[in-house]
Amino acid sequence: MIEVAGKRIAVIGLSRTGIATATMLNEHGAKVIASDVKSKEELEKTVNILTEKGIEFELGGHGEKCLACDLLVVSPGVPLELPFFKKAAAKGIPIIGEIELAYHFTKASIIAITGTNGKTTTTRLLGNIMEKSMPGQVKVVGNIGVPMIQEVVGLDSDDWIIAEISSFQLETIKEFRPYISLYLNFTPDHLDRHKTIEGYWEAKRRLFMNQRAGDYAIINDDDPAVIRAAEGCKAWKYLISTSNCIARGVYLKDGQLFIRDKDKTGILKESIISVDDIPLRGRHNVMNTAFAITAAHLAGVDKDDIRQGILNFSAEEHRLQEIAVDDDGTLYIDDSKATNPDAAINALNSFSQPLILIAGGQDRDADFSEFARTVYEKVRVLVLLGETKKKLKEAVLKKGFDNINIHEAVDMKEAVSLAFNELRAGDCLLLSPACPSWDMYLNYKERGREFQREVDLKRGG
Ligand code: UMA
Repeated sequence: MIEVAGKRIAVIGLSRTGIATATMLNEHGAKVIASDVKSKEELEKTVNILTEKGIEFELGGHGEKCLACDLLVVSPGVPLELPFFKKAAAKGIPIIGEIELAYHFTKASIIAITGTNGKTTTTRLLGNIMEKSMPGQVKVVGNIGVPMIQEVVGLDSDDWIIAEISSFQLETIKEFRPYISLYLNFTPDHLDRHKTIEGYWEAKRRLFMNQRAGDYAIINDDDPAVIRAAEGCKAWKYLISTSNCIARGVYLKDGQLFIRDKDKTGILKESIISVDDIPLRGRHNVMNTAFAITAAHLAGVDKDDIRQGILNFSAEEHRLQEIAVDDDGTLYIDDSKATNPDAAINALNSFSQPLILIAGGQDRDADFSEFARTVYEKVRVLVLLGETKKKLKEAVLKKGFDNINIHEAVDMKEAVSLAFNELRAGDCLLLSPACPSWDMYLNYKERGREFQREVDLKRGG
């Protein structure tokens, strides 16, 4: 455990992770200095939260106040190459991420899931299987949107943390050691942050670096970059394959996912589920399901509970629902349930690829300024629909969004059509309206269904 009481600890980046970290450290008796590059005006809500808790802050940049501390805790989105961190390192101040800090504050067993794609689905699916079989003993956290630090304190040794872990988070671990690690797949991504493919690959393989004999590593046997990353890993390896029968792990054969393992009683080889019964679309989800099966098995969930947990898993309809993925990685997401700006901001923050956003709906005098800022930061092309069309256009233009990237549509058919004209390989087409649907529809479900129909038609379905 890292001793924090009485220590001066700077928390860098004040969004979800930073606020949760500063709060936890403050509650544990640290002298916290919370810092962000954004100004006091931009962080009005955060400033109110921190002031209420009596937490000191340094805004508009990270400077001298933060350098006069015993430890720096960094949010995942803050790049480590900032000159500020060089100065901190020169002064000998340790720099860790929130995941590392959380690790030192929990007794629970950690299952950590990384990979370029499918992390969130696998994390949610495994969460669904384990929550049903061990009610009240499982927390689903991490890159999925819930800072780990927020949930770990107070858990017992028979509790489980299922954590989606990004490469950004792995960069700042030191001793973080999952009991079970899952490495789903590797393709180039986040090159703006990691600079080279090798840099991204190096960050990801840190998942295994503290694992020991007695821990487990679940590895994609169809992905050479993952196999290479796991070389030298001291944990017991379990393999996942949709092309080979493997000795220990889960593989696909004759349309079924089989588990194979060895225990005191001999060799276990059983079919867990038929691919046709998996309630998720696409071959990538067969792989994700195989990973979740293996992790649940290693966590002690029996075969029937694993199967049930898969069968009753649903990507919640119209809530960040993945409706299709093209071979080139283009994603189609229905988030019609985002009927207010906050929900839509959450949706925008859930994707790292370029976004084509369809937004707008009933006018309820919502404040769109925060939403407009997020649109400016994350969206490439905006297609507007419904009563709030004009208001949303004004709000995003005010934040500097380029008029040339805004289209207005009269109905969903035209909105989807305009969006498709702009769509490039690897983009994400997202419906996340930030407004209620009642100006044009009976409810958000109807709106979502029409979006899905139009996308299917355009994709030639
Ligand atoms: N900031 C600074 N200094 C800087 C740069 C940024 O102070 O030099 C500030 C920003 O002004 C902002 C804050 O840092 O106020 C943002 O921090 P953050 O980006 O870490 O945001 P959080 O809300 O804490 O979200 C992070 C993850 N974000 C990133 O990794 C970019 C969320 O993953 C994660 O859900 C959340 O912690 C909880 O664990 C999002 C993500 O896009 C979904 N992840 C990437 C992905 O999935 O591809 C890796």
